[in-house]
Amino acid sequence: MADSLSENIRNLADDIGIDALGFAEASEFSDYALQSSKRRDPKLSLPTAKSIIVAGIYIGGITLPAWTNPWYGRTSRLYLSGFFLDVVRPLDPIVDLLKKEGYKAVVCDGSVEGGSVLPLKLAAVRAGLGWQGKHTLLISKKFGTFLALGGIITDAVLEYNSAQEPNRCHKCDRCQQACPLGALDQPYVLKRDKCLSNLLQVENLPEEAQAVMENRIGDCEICQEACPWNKKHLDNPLVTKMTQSFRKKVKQLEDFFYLPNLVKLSEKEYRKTLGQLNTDIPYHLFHRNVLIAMKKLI
Ligand code: B12
Repeated sequence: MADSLSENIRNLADDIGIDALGFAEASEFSDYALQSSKRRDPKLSLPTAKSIIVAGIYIGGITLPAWTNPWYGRTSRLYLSGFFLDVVRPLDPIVDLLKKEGYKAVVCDGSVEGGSVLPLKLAAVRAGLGWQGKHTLLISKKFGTFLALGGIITDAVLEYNSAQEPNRCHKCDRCQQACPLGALDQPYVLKRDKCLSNLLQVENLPEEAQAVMENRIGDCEICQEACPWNKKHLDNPLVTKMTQSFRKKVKQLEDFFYLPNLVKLSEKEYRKTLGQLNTDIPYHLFHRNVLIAMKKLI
């Protein structure tokens, strides 16, 4: 039973364009630092949980040429991918299959209150997709850190991953050296209040962050760009099943991030254009970041 269902899910994932997939047991994440979080234990979301399905979609190619131009606002691959709050919609066919087979399925969905039910990086490690790097991100040998993750908790028994990837960071500390605010001074532990990705989406944006943000108006990828496992993806991103649809979406946004235009952008236009990216970053914070990036130019 486990084999054919696992096989069917793998085949479906291929059809969908999911680039990495793994199954893991739905036991507690006892080493999860946020022990008060529901993410700690899948059974808090589905008491009869047996398995976790972890999916990764490659976002390495989702960049905007204008990112290196200070007159354009810079964001990130995750930001432009539409998976900022987890890979959710692409998992629908797998959820439908599980339900058709009589199983329950709870999807990890960061866009829903209380919906972020899995520590996706730890689940991905347990499911064999890679190891956790010193920048705390999941590193896949094939896809680097450029996998947007999604997960499903289910009471179906599946073919579990048996071997976890070894940690291949060894002595490398390039991400730690590269972070302009020292958010990674301690390897494997991110200081959230020093991480530009966090600071650009919270009320208080300290002077020291403004001094190093350059044209970044949403998210920061400095630690990822320093990671040697991403080099081949920075130079020559892979072409995957979803590449075409990502390219089409990004093409539409090419001129949108021209800072002088963004200064005049209304909240209504912001929601209309960037609503599809589902970042839930409030307009007033986005616009604040735009004004600071603009001030650097004049
Ligand atoms: C909260 C959050 C953030 C916060 C805080 C990040 C953090 N590291 O906690 C902020 C807003 C800063 C953030 C930023 C980003 N995020 Co984020 N984020 C999340 C979210 C919602 C929860 C992460 C979490 O559980 N944090 C709590 C901390 C305690 O857990 P942790 O990070 O795993 O830390 C572990 C290690 O420190 C470990 N540890 C401690 N000591 C040691 C020692 C060793 C040897 C080891 C191995 C481990 C270890 O213990 C902790 C776990 O208990 C997830 C979605 C999800 N549901 O999982 C997305 C998620 C992790 N984010 C993601 C991404 C891509 C980013 C950004 C890269 C976006 C960008 N800028 O481009 C940045 C990168 C910053 C970074 N270097 O982590 C992706 C990661 C994909 C991947 N391939 O890893 C996720 C999975 C979203 C998604 N659906 O794809 N994020």
